[in-house]
Amino acid sequence: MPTRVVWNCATHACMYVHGVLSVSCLSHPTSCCSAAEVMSVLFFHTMRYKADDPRNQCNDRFVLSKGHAAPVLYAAWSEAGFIKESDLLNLRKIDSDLEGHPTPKLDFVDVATGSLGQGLGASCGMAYTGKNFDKSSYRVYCLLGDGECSEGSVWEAMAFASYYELDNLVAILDVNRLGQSEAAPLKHDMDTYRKRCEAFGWNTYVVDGHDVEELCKAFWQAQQVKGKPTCIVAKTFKGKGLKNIEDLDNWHGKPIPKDRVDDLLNDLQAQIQVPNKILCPQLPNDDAAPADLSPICMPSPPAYNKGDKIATRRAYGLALAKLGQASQKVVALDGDTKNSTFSDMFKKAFPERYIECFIAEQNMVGVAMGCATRDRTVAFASTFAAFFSRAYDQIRMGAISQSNVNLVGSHCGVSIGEDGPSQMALEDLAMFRAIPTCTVFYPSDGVSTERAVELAANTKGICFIRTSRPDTAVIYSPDEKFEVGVAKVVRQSDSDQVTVIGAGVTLHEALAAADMLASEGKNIRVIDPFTIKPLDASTILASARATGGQIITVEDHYKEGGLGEAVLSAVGSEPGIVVTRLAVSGVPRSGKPQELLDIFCISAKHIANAVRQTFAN
Ligand SMILES: Cc1ncc(C[n+]2csc(CCOP(=O)(O)OP(=O)(O)O)c2C)c(N)n1
Ligand SMILES: *[C@@H]1O[C@H](CO)[C@@H](O)[C@H](O)[C@H]1NC(C)=O
Repeated sequence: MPTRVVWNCATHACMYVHGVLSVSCLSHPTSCCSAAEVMSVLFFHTMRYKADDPRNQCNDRFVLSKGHAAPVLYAAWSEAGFIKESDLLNLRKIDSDLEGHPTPKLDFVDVATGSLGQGLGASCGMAYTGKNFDKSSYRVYCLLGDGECSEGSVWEAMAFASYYELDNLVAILDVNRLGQSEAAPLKHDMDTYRKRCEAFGWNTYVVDGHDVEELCKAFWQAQQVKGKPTCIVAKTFKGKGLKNIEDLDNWHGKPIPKDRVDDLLNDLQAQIQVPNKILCPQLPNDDAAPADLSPICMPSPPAYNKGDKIATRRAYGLALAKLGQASQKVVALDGDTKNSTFSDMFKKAFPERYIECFIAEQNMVGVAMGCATRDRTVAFASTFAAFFSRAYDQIRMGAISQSNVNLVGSHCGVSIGEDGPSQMALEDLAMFRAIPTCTVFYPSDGVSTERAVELAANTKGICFIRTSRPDTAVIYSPDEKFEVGVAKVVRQSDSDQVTVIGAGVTLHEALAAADMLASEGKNIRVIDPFTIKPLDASTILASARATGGQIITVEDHYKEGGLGEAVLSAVGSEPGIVVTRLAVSGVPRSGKPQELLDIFCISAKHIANAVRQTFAN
């Protein structure tokens, strides 16, 4: 239990934190002040970590879900000795890593925050990893705002944490009543917060968030609870301790006026009980091994013969189960689509390394990113490619978070057939291409799918693998080598007059078109790009030059942002090249896959017609 000394230290720290904020006074001072005592108690009483090694694998984790309160986090790490106090004055400057919202450029940040509602999902991934994979005693703390709790993703995470009995996870709700433009819906209705948290299966304490003693006690009690995550619902006041600002509207995200800083600072300093006390956090248990960073290689070559028929989604499941043999670090997640994406093959092989995330894709992506922090796991999360669109904000933040998570989307395009347009991903290439750190794999057969999985496991940044539903022929031999950004020329002759670029099902349509045309004496070159980002511009250009500058792209995706536009931008500055794009236009419908490929003009017949057109010109 806490001792008097600890309380004094913590009180000192919180007042120190207040002081720093008021000096720097940029950013969101009132959002920081409501959380100052919570931060002090966490950082200098409750949490165990090595202050000089913030990313140590054994440390307790802290996620500032209300990322706009970044200064209070920076102040805490300054008090812990990791940031120089003078550096705090560089907050939000162009040459400082102390940005407006926290990012992993800072060693003490695991996931970027600032888009509200995302911290708890990532925290769930970290806690799940600590409990089930690392089997370590580190604990995970996540601070949320009350306004932030209107985000559905918070409640997806709440449901996940209790289902998986994450008793190493503590969420702190900083209920300071106010949001940005007005009060949060529940204001200070602490009982409703308590009921909601309890209903979601959390052990819940309502505390006075400015009472250090109460906070120490609640965090201590949380450590004793088994089988449930704990939520500490802290009643606080926005701008606490700032005279004529505390608990008032219209102070969100506003600096303190210069002429008021000195006064406020004096007030705060007068409250420091133990001046100049050096605070030392407790050290963690050394019970998690350093991450194994060695490359992960498939234990054997792909076991396919040319001509075998297999859907790339099924090849994904087989490949992932195989990769799981190669490394304990490989884990899989899915959102109740495992028997469609075939991640269930991994589950069957390694049930203890599979996380069912149920139908909550935002949370699944957040959990996967949490699992992948500090290189604890190599995470593959799968669902229908269409449903990643609802996690796009998490994916976007994943780039800022420097996440290495792998996302695998099945059921792309109209070729899924009868299920209809709600299930068809037709925007996913555009979406993932726009993510700065993302590698986009679009394998076209079993062999290339297996290599895509292996490469993704070893590629930094976010990886997206697009898989398809229909069975298609294996076109590569098992010893074919694949690299990120290297395309394959899969059909060529000395007299090719057009370069056709397809991927997934449309590569097979292109090959069928090549056969039809060959019987008319017309030869075409066919390219499989393998990765859409980066795109192998040099192979495409060389091929285009060899075929009279004529390129036809064909894709099971909308025109906007897809394969065709990727090719166009790769050859855009080259003279004499003409790109004809075949892509899905308009909202599709149910039907047989082949009928849909035909109706949307991306089948072999249409490719052949487009080629004949270029011959005619
Ligand atoms: C997804 C998202 N929507 C909107 C914002 C803009 N925004 C930043 S802070 C804030 C209010 C947050 O209120 P609360 O969670 O109660 O935090 P606090 O009062 O502690 O600042 C808003 C709307 C955001 N950062 N992220
Ligand atoms: C998935 O599994 C469930 C339960 O066994 C089954 O009812 C369902 O049809 C399966 N779905 C697919 C797409 O195979």
